[in-house]
Amino acid sequence: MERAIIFDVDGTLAETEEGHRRAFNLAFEEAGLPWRWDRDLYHQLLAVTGGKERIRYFIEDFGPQGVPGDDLAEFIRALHAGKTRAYADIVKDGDVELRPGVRELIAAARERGYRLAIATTTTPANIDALLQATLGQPARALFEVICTGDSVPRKKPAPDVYLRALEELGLPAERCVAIEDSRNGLLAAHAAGIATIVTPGVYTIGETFDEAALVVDDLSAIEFATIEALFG
Ligand code: XBP
Ligand code: MG
Repeated sequence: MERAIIFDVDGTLAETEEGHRRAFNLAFEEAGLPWRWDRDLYHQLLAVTGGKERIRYFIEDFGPQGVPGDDLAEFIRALHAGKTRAYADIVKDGDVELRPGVRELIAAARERGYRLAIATTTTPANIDALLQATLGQPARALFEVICTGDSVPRKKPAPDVYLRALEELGLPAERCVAIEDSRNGLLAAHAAGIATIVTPGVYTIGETFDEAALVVDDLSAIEFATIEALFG
């Protein structure tokens, strides 16, 4: 039976979170809000996956100025839309590169007839901006199945996005391997029964990855045969 490799996006395909952090701050400035997320605060806020959920977490737990009294959901949605526009510009400027070994692993998997999928918390717009800027192609040209955060009821660490990827691939978990950068992502893939390789990133190094099948600095550190051995 066929095999598939399911990639996370942020922190896994590329170190994108500094770009996201800059985009959030540009959106806050554009909205006239006195909010600035520095690296330490952003590291704390990354406990919550999803940009809209992260903004809500900041509002509810850090009580910033400038929050409107009504329609908080619309306020957050509009703010996040501005952030997504800012992020696309940052990525298009070439400020974000693929992590080591990512390009090579995608090519090696395609040569061997592996199916490729994405299971991410971010949005289709962000994925396309990143892949267009780094691989010169839209996500759909390389990844047969693309499951994004807003398309499932619960974001990572819930398994929803990985279960949706298995469903759309039509494969059992043991015929897939997931690649992640964070504990939230590892928990999501593990709960879906998928063997997971973790390549910790700048914001996730030091997290606990006990459930991982393999933890490596980055994908250039492993042979394809090592990945093949992880399939059921
Ligand atoms: C990481 C996330 C995303 C990004 C920001 O996603 O949690 O929320 O931080 O992107 P991944 P959005 O599952 O790919 O690691 O603002 O579009 O959510
Ligand atoms: Mg990630």
